[in-house]
Amino acid sequence: MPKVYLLDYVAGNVRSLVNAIEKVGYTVEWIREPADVAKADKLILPGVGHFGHCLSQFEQGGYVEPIREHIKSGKPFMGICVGLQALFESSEEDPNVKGFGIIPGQLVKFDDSTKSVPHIGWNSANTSKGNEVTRESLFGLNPSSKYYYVHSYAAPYRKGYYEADGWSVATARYGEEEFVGAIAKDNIFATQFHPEKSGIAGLRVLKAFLDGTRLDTLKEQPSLATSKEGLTRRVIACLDVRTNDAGDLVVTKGDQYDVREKEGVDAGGQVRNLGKPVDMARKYYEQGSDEVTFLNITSFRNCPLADLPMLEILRRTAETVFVPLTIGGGIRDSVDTDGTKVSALEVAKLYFKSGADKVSIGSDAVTAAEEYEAAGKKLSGQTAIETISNAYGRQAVVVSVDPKRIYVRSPEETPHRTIKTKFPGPNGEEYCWYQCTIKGGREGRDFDVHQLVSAVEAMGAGEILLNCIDKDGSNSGFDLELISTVKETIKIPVIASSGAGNPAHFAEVFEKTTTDAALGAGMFHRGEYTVKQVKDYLESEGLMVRRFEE
Ligand code: 1PR
Repeated sequence: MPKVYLLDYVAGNVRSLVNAIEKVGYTVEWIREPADVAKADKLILPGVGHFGHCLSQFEQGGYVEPIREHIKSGKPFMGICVGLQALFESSEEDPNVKGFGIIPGQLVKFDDSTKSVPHIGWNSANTSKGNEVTRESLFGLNPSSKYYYVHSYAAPYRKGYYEADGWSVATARYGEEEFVGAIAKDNIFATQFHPEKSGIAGLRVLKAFLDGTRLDTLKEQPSLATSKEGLTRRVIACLDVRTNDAGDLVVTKGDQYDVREKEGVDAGGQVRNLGKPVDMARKYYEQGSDEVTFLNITSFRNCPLADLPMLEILRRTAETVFVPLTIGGGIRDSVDTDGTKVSALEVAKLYFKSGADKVSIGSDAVTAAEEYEAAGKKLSGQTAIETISNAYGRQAVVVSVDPKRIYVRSPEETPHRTIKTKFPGPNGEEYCWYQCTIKGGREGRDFDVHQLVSAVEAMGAGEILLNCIDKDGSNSGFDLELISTVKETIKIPVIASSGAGNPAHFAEVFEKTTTDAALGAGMFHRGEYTVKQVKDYLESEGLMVRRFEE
């Protein structure tokens, strides 16, 4: 099989990129030292995390000159995400660090006054300009396809600016901001999105680069109507995973977090078994799920860390599922079976190396947030959120919140921030606050959801997975009041979770709140609806979704 060279400096999830490259018929050779760069015919520069950190690593590793030489020699070069950003002169993210300066201009942070930042989700890379419909595909890009982006800084698009210098540009729009989604000139091609995480559409782009197919004729006529908007409505399938009583890892699902059967043949307290994690993840990918989340809900530690069964599940899932994968459960400082201390950062690293794009932190985030408040909102630099976010970037850290309603008669009854609810409590109470819980809802804390989300945003979390114990498994729709109040508090994206029972519940949460994504579990696992049915319904309601491409 033909080869492509990949720079082995990256901390992030390169396994998915390797899987994607192999999927389109190439093998990967690693560049482990600067001298290896000269051996490369085709070179890919993946990049994750912080611009300054990434560029300093190239600099310290002695890669800058060899990469420049490669590009100058006219051999094919592709940059991905921070690999694209590295080609520019500089970035607001770290003005003291210089980029390669091959593309003119500076990357700037998205304006977060009207939208969530980071920009996470599926957006365009549109080569059509204005009303002019292009029939040509640049490196397999299709104006009607959607690609997976995750970043806070971008190169603003100015009509004609890059083109005057000979660049071809594909753009995306986030709110009012139009930015560079992909850019190409001669032997250089770079994407701000992750092709390895963009399903079939992304694999097509990787293949076109590797095959050297710069320009092709579009097979389908692109629709301009769908290509000009911003992010699609993100629909996520979530798999709660744990060992059952026979010792097998199964997908399970609780009602208000209770996962044991209460009726039927398995009644008598067996863990509800809804299927095999890898097979189910693949099924949801094929139904068009925009991401797949695994939550290891018992996050057991009775085997050596490196053998954790979840690592194997991730590795196998990442071979066939080319959308972002999140893993949660047990991301915290821990002690291995042989007594060795393992930091949360090392635990996360194992998951990233096995194919995870994001880790999700539950109980540990609550404890860390409580300590942050108690210390007068001072960052310690030592928490799981901070260490992982500093090393892998904010976008790689999700905080999973498990709140439950505590009803009160009036806001004066509690120091916590209350809301007036349309759904009064058991004794007619018209107010409630949302209490944070840990250990899968088993322990309630004297800490509310606002305190938690504000603290973890300050600590470097990139996204909130907002569950709701009262709604979990209820099929009665999302807790819109909870979602709205959390969205008012923070700028980072929120994934609404708990309570989805049918496609209309997804439409409702997107129409009545500003949630950035919505997640379902039980309704998919029980086979009541497919992800595709949810997306078809959203589309019929005029909400833009990513269509699954064959
Ligand atoms: O505390 O960092 O080890 O993480 C543990 C993780 O496991 C947390 O993310 C926590 O939410 C999750 N978890 C722990 N116990 C349970 C349980 O169910 N007994 N599951 C649990 C949480 C909630 C959602 C669920 C939605 C949608 N599950 O993931 O998928 O509520 O369900 P629905 O659509 O069927 O209503 P740590």
